[in-house]
Amino acid sequence: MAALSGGGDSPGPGPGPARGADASSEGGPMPVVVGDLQGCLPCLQRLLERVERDAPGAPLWFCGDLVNRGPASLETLRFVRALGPRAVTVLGNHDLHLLAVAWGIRRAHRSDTLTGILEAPDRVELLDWLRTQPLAHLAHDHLLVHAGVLPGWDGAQTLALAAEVQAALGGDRPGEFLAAMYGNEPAAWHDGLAGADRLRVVVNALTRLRFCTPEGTMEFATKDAADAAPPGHLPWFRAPARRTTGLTVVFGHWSQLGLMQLPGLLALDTGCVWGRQLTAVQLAADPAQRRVWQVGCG
Ligand SMILES: [Mn+2]
Repeated sequence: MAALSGGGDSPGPGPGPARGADASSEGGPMPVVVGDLQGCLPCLQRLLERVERDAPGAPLWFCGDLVNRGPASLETLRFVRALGPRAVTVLGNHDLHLLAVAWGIRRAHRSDTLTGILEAPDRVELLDWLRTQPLAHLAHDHLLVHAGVLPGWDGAQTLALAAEVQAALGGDRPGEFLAAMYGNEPAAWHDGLAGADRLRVVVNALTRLRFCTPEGTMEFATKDAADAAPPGHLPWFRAPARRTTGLTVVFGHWSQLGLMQLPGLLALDTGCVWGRQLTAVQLAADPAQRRVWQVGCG
């Protein structure tokens, strides 16, 4: 368990498969994906004790929203960063909110638990690490995002667009990007979008999306269950012409869905921060072979 104790510089046990390599053909364990943490480090540690016992050394994927609302945002951020190359994290809306507050773009909310990070002696290292993380990751035919993908995007386009955001946020002027990031418009993607509008659509789809029209126009007011779509809308993953149906899309963000396991979909936000559960699932080429771990967080 030493590699999971956090705080050290250890990159984790063993050399492991190269990032993005097909570990299943190399005999390495498939990744274990963990749902939205939101600063719930004690839950994560209890969960990983069980994961490590059953699937030792498996790569760890985190579906974003590492921080905020929960009690240990600073410690959670340090812990995941200390996992080094063993872990892949995609950014969620709360992670972006932290960065926007840190760069003076947004005010903290009353319910935020980010002060510890903002006042930490290692604040610069933590925030620079966070802002260089991807917004999408694809390996083993599984596409990891925080919230969703638009129906017109395939896996390759999703990765390419996420990389545009990562370059802007991770570059020399993150404040410029963050200042232009917020807003609900434009609500739909088209290939001619450029500049801030283009990146805003990408960020909103990958980190905030729940409902859209069949054609992919996004709606952000509704946060209810999947069967409560506003008129003319449906959950993004039900869009009839969705081009990521050949992949398994793994995502969090939508705690009302709970653990949703379908052949091409895996939803993992089980409301840890709301006193429900934290969930981990080991991916498998055959969905029936997935392994699931859950801990209660009440
Ligand atoms: Mn979220």
